[in-house]
Amino acid sequence: MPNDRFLKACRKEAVDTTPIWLMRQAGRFLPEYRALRARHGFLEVCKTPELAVRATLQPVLRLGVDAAILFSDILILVEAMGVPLEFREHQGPVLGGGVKDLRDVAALRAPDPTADMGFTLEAIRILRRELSGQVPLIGFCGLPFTLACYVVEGGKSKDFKKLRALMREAPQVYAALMDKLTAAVGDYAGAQLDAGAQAIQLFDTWAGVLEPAEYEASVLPYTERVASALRGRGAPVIHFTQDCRRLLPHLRRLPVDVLSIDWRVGLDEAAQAVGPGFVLQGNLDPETLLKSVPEVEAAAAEVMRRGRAAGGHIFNLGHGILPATDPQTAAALVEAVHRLGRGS
Ligand code: 1CP
Repeated sequence: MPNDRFLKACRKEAVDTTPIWLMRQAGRFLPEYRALRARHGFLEVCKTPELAVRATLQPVLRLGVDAAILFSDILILVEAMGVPLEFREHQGPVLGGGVKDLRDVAALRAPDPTADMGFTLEAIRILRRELSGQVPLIGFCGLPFTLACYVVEGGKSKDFKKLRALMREAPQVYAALMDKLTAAVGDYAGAQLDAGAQAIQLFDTWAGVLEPAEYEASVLPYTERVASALRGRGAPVIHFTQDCRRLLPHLRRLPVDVLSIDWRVGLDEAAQAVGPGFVLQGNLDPETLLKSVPEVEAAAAEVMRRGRAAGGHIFNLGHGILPATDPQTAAALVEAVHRLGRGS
């Protein structure tokens, strides 16, 4: 029987139990992923459809989650715009250049998803065949603000000083960059839906560093443009940002179906802040998965209790799964959520 409880929950339809998937479920906590990475570079896995398919399916086979998420990275799009990209062990992404003026923005290409990211679209098509309805496939993109963080800083950052300075001191450069990223994200996410992705998660991981008023003025309008274009296509749209608590009064205005909540705010508090209609996703602290199974089960039950205040609940972590997680504990979490969700 096809498992569509994730898509049903996105649409607020009745489900037999609480659906669950885990952010970064394909990754270093799985020995089979580490084995794949011992033989292939990270970008090579992203860009070789057969390898990306294998990495996507690994957690589905092992954990019994209710959705697959495409194996790729938000920065693939930025590379397709002409920014040199490298992933260094223990350092994360390193991007060339560092956009600082209108010339740099003008030099960014408007990518053609089919020509420049065809490997991702091909991986989606293969995945839909291989999954054959077993579980739905989630596509994803970074949102313009989070992509701008990397493009301007040239890599990871703690405080995004350069980008925040650009926002304040060169608003026309910031706006030109965000416009260009917004168009590229919309095209790329749309192409993922055309290829067969059944839902889209939009990652604005770093938006939580902003003051709510800054978010409202300088990020929300761009996210709205991306989300409303995608929503018009009928597939569920999920929005994630880390440290979302202070932004919730603005996030409630987004034309999305699901808000993915980080672990620093209770789902009941989040539900109150966004209003009763929203389906919430989340939000177990990823550190909890390093504890014993009984402790994980108790924490999951508490997340689910709080989640009842929302318009619907999709269980997930509050951010990506940690590499030190024992896969058996992750599988026990999936089993516990399904068991606990049946009674509610
Ligand atoms: O194998 C490795 O060593 C690479 C580690 C890795 C993995 C497994 C990176 C590098 N990206 C990924 C895959 C990935 N990235 C997925 C796959 C699907 C899944 O299983 O969930 C997804 C959805 C992402 C999205 C992503 N990449 C985000 C947004 C989500 C989040 O975690 O907040 C961000 C910010 C990135 C950038 C990135 N890519 C990789 C790293 C280490 C980072 C973060 C760098 C930083 O701290 O700024």
